[in-house]
Amino acid sequence: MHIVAFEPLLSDASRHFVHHFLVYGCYDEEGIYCATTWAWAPGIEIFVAPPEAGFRVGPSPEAYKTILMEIHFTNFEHASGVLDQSGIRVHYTAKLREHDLDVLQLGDALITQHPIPQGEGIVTFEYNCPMECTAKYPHALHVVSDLLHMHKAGSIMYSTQWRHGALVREINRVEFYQYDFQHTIPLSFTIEPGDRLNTHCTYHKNSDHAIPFGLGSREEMCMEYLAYWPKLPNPPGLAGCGFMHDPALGRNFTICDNEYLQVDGEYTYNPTVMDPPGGDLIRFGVKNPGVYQCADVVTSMPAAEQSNHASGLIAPMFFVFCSFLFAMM
Ligand SMILES: [Cu+2]
Repeated sequence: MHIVAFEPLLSDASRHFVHHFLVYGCYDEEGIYCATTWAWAPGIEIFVAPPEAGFRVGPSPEAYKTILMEIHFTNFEHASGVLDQSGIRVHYTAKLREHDLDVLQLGDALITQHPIPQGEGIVTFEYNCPMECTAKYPHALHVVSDLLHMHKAGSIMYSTQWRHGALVREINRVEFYQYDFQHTIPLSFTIEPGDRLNTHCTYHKNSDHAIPFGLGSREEMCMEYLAYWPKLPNPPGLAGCGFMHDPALGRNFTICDNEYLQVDGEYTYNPTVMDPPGGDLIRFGVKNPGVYQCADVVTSMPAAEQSNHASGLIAPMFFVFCSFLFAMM
């Protein structure tokens, strides 16, 4: 069958505490090998798939076997005795549609960005999904929707599509980002193999303290979720296509197809600043361990897996640990 809509159902009594939902499609019954299919955050309404596509669920290998949902809560006031009954309604059809949908995550999908430095003014981070990644796609991607996601320090966010070094389009832009008013926009355009996709996030700095990246509302994120069809045969999954800082190796990498990207035998760094800057650009390179949930898992990997990791392969378990860790926080 095909899932054709995800509908958020927020409990009025507790919606104030609901930070976001993450809905994963998993390729096993235990909910271990999963990829993001939908995200809800304040402001987002029902997601309805276009009539030609849906998220495939069922016994075939490319279909999800299990749907996993996480709800993250914020409770700054340390309120007690609150019972949350929020959830989602999943709409599906047994009449198969022509295409399978999937979601491509761009930006800092694994939340490993260095903190926003303490200070005045704004700062911009830019990540790219380079042509070397999309060149591996066996077909074009037809994009149907996009969500830009940051937290409360977020100010401006936009994304662009490039082909042969020239701007094709601005994919999405939020000029006055409001955490409480996020929205998924319907889109209709094509990503060709060899295109480059850039995601930009601009934040207000805090004069009292640095702002780490993480799951909390007072931490930050820079993530973009593009829903597209037809589904790639080797979907990039949770890692998406973009940036990861690996503290075990002390370096920033480009991730695509669940691996660190190599060009001419050399690992590529990300971000590479290519678009005209939208603010003060941060240059990377300062190693600052201790704030990365996923990275902690990398550090604690057995030596054998680390060498596997260093050769460019990220064990699927890595992502599993990340998602479990997220679920517990
Ligand atoms: Cu978030």
